[in-house]
Amino acid sequence: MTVRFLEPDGSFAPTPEAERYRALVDDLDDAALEQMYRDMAVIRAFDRQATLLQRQGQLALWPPSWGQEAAQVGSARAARPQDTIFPSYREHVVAKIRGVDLIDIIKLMRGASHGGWDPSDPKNGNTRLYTLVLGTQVPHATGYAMGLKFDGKSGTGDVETDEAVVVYYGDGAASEGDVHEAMVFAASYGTPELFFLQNNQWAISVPVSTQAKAPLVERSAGYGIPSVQVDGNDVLASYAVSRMLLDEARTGGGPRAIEAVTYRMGAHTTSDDPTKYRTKDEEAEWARRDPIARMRAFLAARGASERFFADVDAEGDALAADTRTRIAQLADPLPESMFAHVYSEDHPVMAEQAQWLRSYEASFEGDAK
Ligand SMILES: Cc1ncc(C[n+]2csc(CCOP(=O)(O)OP(=O)(O)O)c2C)c(N)n1
Ligand SMILES: [Mg+2]
Repeated sequence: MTVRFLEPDGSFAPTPEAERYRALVDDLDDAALEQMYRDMAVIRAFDRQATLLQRQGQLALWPPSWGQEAAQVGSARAARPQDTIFPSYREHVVAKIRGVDLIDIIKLMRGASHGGWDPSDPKNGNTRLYTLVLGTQVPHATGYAMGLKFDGKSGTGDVETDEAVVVYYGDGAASEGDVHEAMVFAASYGTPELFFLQNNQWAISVPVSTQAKAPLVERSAGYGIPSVQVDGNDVLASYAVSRMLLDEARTGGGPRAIEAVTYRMGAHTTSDDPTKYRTKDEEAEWARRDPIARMRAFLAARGASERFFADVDAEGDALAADTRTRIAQLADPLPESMFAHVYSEDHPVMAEQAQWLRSYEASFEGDAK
């Protein structure tokens, strides 16, 4: 029942369910395939660097995306420029592909910014901010998608201009009421929206088997949303299914959902120690299905050169070095900036609190440091 094109050893062996999407994969040329590998390998180098920076005390926290690169890259490369993306907090490569400068995520996890980036700045590719309160972004996305529909920005049948929304959430978030309420509204209003669930098997220390007694793909289907399970460690499956379902949603088909079955190979965040709750055997089993090794084997068999792989490694190293350089240059945020984005317009309560803070800070003037 799962859509898969690539076996863990990199051989091309579409499952029967994959045939419907096959033409989209056949259309990918060498450059597009190599770009997907590059996306995945470079973000892993960045994740590794960010984790080390947290260990050195430079970041408050880091949520690694290690293991989920294929699910994320495939869906991000499937989205079109006019789409709006609502991430959770682990979609680093999605943000990068949309144009967000990764230093903005670093700023957020350092506490040097209250949001990270400006979602209305065109260079950020309509990427909304990370949401750390689980599931919250899902009704946001559905509300936005309802707006697209009401405004006639989707559903004309033109894939080049019709807009759609992609919302990312996890297996744990799938238990939140917000997600269910969003699905009811999405199904009722026929929103141009793709619900992209990354089932990485764990919600911190709680396994998915505790929270879901039926495959998660059946939950969204239960709301009347056509839903497809993909091998989330196969970038081709993630790409092709996302591309088709998103185009169906944008052109008036209504919402669609994907359950990408994947694995969080690292810790939940740098505050977590997975050795306390999962076995080495389980980790080894999923390491065998590593999405990057799988794509590398596929590309190598197609004739990709050692030079290409070395170039990708060099790009990862350069990004890591750039991150080290730029983190040292980040300024502390101004204390007053905490009031700036609570409301979209000036608000008397925020003005009062900012004034209180100014006078409080002023009360120290002249004190010996
Ligand atoms: C509403 C809410 N409840 C609890 C938490 C604490 N929390 C943070 S991450 C997490 C697990 C999330 O698991 P999942 O949705 O599967 O996403 P993953 O971290 O695996 O990507 C929990 C319980 C939170 N951030 N927000
Ligand atoms: Mg999870």
